[in-house]
Amino acid sequence: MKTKILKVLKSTSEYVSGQELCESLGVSRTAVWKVIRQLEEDGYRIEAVRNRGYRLLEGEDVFTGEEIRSILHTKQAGQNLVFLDIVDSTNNEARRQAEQGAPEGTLVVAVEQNAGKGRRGRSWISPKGTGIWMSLILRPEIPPEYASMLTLVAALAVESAICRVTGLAGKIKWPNDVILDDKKVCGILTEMSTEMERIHYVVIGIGINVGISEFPKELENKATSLLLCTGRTVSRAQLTAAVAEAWEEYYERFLPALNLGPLMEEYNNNLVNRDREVKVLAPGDTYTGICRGINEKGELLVETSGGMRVVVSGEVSVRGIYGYV
Ligand code: BT5
Repeated sequence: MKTKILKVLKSTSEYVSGQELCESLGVSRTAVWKVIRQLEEDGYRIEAVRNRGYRLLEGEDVFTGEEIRSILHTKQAGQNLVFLDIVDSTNNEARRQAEQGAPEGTLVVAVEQNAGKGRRGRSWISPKGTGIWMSLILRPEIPPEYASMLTLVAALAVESAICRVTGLAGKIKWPNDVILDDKKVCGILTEMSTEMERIHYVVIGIGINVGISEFPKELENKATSLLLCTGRTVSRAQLTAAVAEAWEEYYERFLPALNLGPLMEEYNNNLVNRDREVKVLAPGDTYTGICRGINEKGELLVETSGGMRVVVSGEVSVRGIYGYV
């Protein structure tokens, strides 16, 4: 009912009478009043005028499950939404939910993570209220070795959503970062559970720094946030919805092909370091070459003096010659 009332209030800049809300939802005036109180507690500013009704005033950055639901236009991604104030890691929670049978498209979002994870046991700082920490559950019927491509699809979706919401054109750092101003604004962690050569589920964890104004010293030179890049508050709910929507669009283009062919040109146009010198750090093998973009399998092509090398994601880092990117 909260989502319905919110949608009605959002659909107009006029007053909506309490009577109208009661009748259209078939509930009592007290019930409506209680929901209005809850919405105010969530951070909405609602004007209540006797004999006229309720009116939603331009609000703060309200980040709640209801707010996301009220603006989300997807068929599947995020339609089953699990919104939490605090969690260890949304990826861990998504895995728990997936083990319990949560359907494809389930989205777990948290205001704060106290054990956010990066790849290979690294940690991801996820302070309260300043980012989007979210994980999407998928159950694709594709061979497990194709799952790493989903990270690239997600990076493209995030980059596109950031552009739609803020107007900023980011870049993708293969395979799992989105970059603004040469610094990391988003990291992606894909995990999966397989059984008998088939995927049981995949969890795509996405962390976007939205309102972080200051990073710890060791991250200062390589991390940034939308607040630092735009100088303004970006709505986390709007961006969450935009990421889910963009994800769905790109995923629908990826699935029939089962490779990145349909997305390759766009991906390569947005790839940081394309046609520039990069250093590939693989275990026991470090070399430099010119980055030539991805192939259909999502592998990175690096042209070295000894010929073209194909970099497969996993234990590999690719760096520009200067700085983080
Ligand atoms: C990643 O790992 O970039 C994947 C990050 C995925 C985070 C999301 S949040 C929602 C979901 N739930 C989780 O628990 N995780 C996912 P990696 O490429 O390994 O980068 C990790 C490194 O980035 C760290 O070692 C730090 O150097 C740096 N780092 C940590 N927190 C950061 C932040 N908030 N912004 C930018 N860089 C950060």
